[in-house]
Amino acid sequence: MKLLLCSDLHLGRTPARLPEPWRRQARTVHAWDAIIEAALREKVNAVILGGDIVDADNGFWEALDPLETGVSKLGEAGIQVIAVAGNHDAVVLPRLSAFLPPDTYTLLGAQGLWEELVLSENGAPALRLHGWSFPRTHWDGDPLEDFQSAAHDGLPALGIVHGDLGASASRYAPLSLARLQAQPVTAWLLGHIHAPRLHGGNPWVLMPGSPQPLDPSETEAHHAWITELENGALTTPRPIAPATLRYATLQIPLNADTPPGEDVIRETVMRHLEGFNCDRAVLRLRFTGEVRDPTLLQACIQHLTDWEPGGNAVIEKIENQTRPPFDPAACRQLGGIHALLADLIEKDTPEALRQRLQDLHARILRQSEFDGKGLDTPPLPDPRPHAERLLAEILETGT
Ligand SMILES: [Mn+2]
Repeated sequence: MKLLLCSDLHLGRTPARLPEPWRRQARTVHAWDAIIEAALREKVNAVILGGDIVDADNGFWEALDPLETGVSKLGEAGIQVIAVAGNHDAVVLPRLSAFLPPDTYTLLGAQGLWEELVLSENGAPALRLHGWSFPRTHWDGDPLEDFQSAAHDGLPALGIVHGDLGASASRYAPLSLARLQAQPVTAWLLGHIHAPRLHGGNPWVLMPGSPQPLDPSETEAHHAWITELENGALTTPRPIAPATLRYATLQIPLNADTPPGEDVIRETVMRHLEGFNCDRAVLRLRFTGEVRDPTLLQACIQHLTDWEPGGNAVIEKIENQTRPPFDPAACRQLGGIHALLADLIEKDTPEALRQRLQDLHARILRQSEFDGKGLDTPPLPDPRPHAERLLAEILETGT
């Protein structure tokens, strides 16, 4: 028996920060289509959905058609669909479920009551599913408080629950990994957190992540998963149906002695892109390290802003976290706060404090924080406000 596992489809949502021409192709409904294709291709027995299938409780009409079409297609191939509701679709998924073919589709655990379903293979019971659905948008308790697994019949069991793993004070069904793994089940399928994460062990616990990333912070490779029932156990899930969209933050360290070379930066970006293997990438560039001449970097950044690397990627944002190089001799010549800082940094200062002093010096030199739009040439600052701030910071560290 083969199962396709996924959660957090968020049908109805368009991933954030996309250029206009991409918005249509990157709708989450296409990730749903890809999952159905993969389920048919892999000839799975069931598709199991861990909640937040629909993005919002007012998304009934947006989700109805894709769900009806997808579930019917799977049903025609003899593939079951089993779902639990998450916090985003606590109200709408039970409503939608009434419109889906009951011989193919089952919503488990409505109203926050654990519910079982046994899947058969070749006419014999093969796998027990335990599911719990969000009864409303918020749920403060751990759903496992009411969980009981009928382990006595010897069938392998898969638990399905949407909740906030490791966040004990969460208002979205807080779940504890230790508590999940203490239950007599074979494996857990969760939902809620968009970053995919597989916790090994027995039972393994899968947070499948959204099959398509939805936000620039979701920088991992996203996909659905497949597991197989073998000798009474569920195999370690493997990725299937990779997302066609990828968000990434590329860290680009610069060196004060080598001015930022645009060609080198472009090459670095292209090398990263090759490893992604996706149709579209939304990139954030983050420059770090030391820069002696910020005007050079500024010119470079301006050229990169509208660049579309490889024709299938865009630069969504450029973050500049560089700082001017620390030059003790020049600092002493400037006198005042600069000389004081040079002395402090060069003395036998603990590393952590040295770092802070150096950061502070960089801020003083720069005076204004660079926000990706422009860079001031380092001015000679009025030392007084900085001296006050430095004193405050040093007092704060207690050193
Ligand atoms: Mn959720």
